[in-house]
Amino acid sequence: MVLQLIGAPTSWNTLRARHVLFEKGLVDDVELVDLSVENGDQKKPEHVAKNPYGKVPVLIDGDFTLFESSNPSDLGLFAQAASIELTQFDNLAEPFVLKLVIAKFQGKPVPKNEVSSALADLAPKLDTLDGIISNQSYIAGEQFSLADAFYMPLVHLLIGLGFQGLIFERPNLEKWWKTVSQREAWQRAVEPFNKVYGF
Ligand SMILES: N[C@@H](CCC(=O)N[C@@H](CS)C(=O)NCC(=O)O)C(=O)O
Repeated sequence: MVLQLIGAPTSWNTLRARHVLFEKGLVDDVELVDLSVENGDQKKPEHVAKNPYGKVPVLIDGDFTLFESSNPSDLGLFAQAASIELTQFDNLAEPFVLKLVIAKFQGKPVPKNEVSSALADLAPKLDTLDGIISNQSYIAGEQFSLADAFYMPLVHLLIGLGFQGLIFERPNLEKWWKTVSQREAWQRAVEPFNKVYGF
């Protein structure tokens, strides 16, 4: 059965889902369907019928529809721990990245006070994460896991949009990023995304 991933070229949550599907070796089994979030395709009734929040991505496997990119069904308790960690980061990073992305495409800078407040909020969270991974190779231990994949799109955007210091000024995060961003599935997943963003 071919899976359908309904996403958008600019969407980091779509990137996350695509990366994980590629990590699972599901390259030829996935049909990628692009919506334009800029044109509001995700709010149209036919899409809202698939995701009541009117967002992308949506993964469709026959009769089964999944609309939360951080919630693959086979993770059990580990997923909860990883999601909590992710959610603490996402809560701060995603609104900031969204502002940066809008600013980039509209050609208007994000006001300095908003940048400094976001950086001040993110810094202690990243310090904690840097400490966590000082004794292990990956976010959840010695193995690459979905917990790593959850972080990667927003970390990639923060780096690409000029805030690489958030990662590279923290030695363990820098080491982690240099390792995970070399993964073949990531490189393959991120290539079209980089073209859209001009990275
Ligand atoms: N928690 C959801 C969030 C999905 C999400 O926020 N998607 C963004 C694109 S990255 C979107 O659809 N934005 C358009 C909108 O909110 O109308 C997930 O991880 O899948």
